[in-house]
Amino acid sequence: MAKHEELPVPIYSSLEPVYGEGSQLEEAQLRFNNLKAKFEQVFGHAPDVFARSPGRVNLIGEHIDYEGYSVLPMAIRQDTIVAIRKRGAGEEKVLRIANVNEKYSMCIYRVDPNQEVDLKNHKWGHYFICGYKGYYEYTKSKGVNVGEPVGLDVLIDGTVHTSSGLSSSTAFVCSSTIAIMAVFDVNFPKKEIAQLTCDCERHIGTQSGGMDQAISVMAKSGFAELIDFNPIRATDVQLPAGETFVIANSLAESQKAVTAATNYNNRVVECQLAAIVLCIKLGMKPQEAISKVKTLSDVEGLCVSFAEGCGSSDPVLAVKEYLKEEPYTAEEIEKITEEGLPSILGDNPTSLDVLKAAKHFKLRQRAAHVYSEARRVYAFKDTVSASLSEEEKLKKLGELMNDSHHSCSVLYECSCPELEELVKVCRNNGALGARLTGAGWGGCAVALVKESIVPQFILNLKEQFYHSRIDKGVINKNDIGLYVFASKPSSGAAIFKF
Ligand code: NG1
Ligand code: MG
Repeated sequence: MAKHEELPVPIYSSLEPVYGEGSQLEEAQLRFNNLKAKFEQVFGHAPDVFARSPGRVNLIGEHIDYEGYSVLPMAIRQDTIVAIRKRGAGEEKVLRIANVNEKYSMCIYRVDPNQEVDLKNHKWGHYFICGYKGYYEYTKSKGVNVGEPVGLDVLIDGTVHTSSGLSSSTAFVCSSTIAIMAVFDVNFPKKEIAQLTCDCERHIGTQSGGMDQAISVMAKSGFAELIDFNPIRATDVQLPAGETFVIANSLAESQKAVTAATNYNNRVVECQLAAIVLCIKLGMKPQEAISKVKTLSDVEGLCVSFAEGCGSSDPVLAVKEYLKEEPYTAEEIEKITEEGLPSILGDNPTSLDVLKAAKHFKLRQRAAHVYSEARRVYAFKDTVSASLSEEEKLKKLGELMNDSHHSCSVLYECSCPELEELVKVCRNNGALGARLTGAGWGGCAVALVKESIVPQFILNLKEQFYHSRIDKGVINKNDIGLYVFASKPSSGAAIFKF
């Protein structure tokens, strides 16, 4: 039986395989009917094909995928659906991207696979262009002849909350890329699509890792996935029975594409500099470190003297031994690397934006988080399959989640007051563990809760966290179910041809 990730994206002629049965299936049926009707209303033709890809919640392993370390997300039921058709020969050659949500007005783009994404003028439709560029870049690299680019009519329906750390951006990029493949009758093994969508989402300007795309494309209903990188692959993780993960939105928005230079991309740069400095401290020549070392996982691979160096193979100790507590100035780092930061980081223009904005670099704290978080992922996976009682398993998983949150908050500084408050409320109301999920700086928290207390737990969150926000008009009382909900491991990307 071919490995799960070797298979192409499945093509279904009905919704059941993805949306199951009962109310979820009815809701999906409504969405697809609505999407088809809206498509005909906006474009005057029926769509040729549909594609969908889900959002995800990351259970543990935060800000380590771009450092090459494994992470442990699961797909959620919220997704982005794309309806698409090729425009006819007689029609104007253009890309028209519309959205069922009136908030997003139609975006028009040229039929040009080489067009740049205008980073200085962010528009919601740019995520589609990331997928569009990815499709052409990848098919070209594979030598697949896709013929002359033609005009496309596209309608988007996304239910993953934006800027909430649930990967709405990735659900949009993956569903778009797969819809474009489907409309041109092209398909690839899922692991290849996961890699190409990871690469092409970076056109939006964030130097993201591959976690979101891997889980969105390769998720299997009923399982979380241990995602490994280089090469990208997914291993099913059966979560213990009797528990569920509740996702709660802090209502603080984290516009990653907008704040990348001081938040997300800043951390990517700090990790790269920490890795280079560590290798030099461990005896590597500066020029060799600069040319070979990109991520903190490279350090473990390249510096075998790790073990001899500090008497243990645990990089967390090496970090304590060789990186000082105080933040590093650019000058201090350049003294160690004997090279200017712009030339070290120059191959990535968004890194130069980081250098302009950064006052100093917290190398020790960021590296300590990444190495300890990488180990917590494996501890989480081992605990899930350990021969422990349910009680002991859930307790241990909860502790790992709490430690992860503490490390994200204190060492990586990617939390925010609203997330700190929300995590506390979760823990005070019976969550075995609770932590920020996704990039942070806003967005959602995820809490491990015993199945039996979930309804009461959600009620208490409404009382103790959301009510004050409703009183202030931040959210509408009727929408509360959108912001706090229990989630089961859901299925991944799919194509629908009716
Ligand atoms: P969000 O911002 O939650 O979609 C981002 C990155 C991930 C990972 C997490 C932090 C993108 C597309 N995704 O996820 O690769 O680094 O932050 O673990 O930027
Ligand atoms: Mg995202």
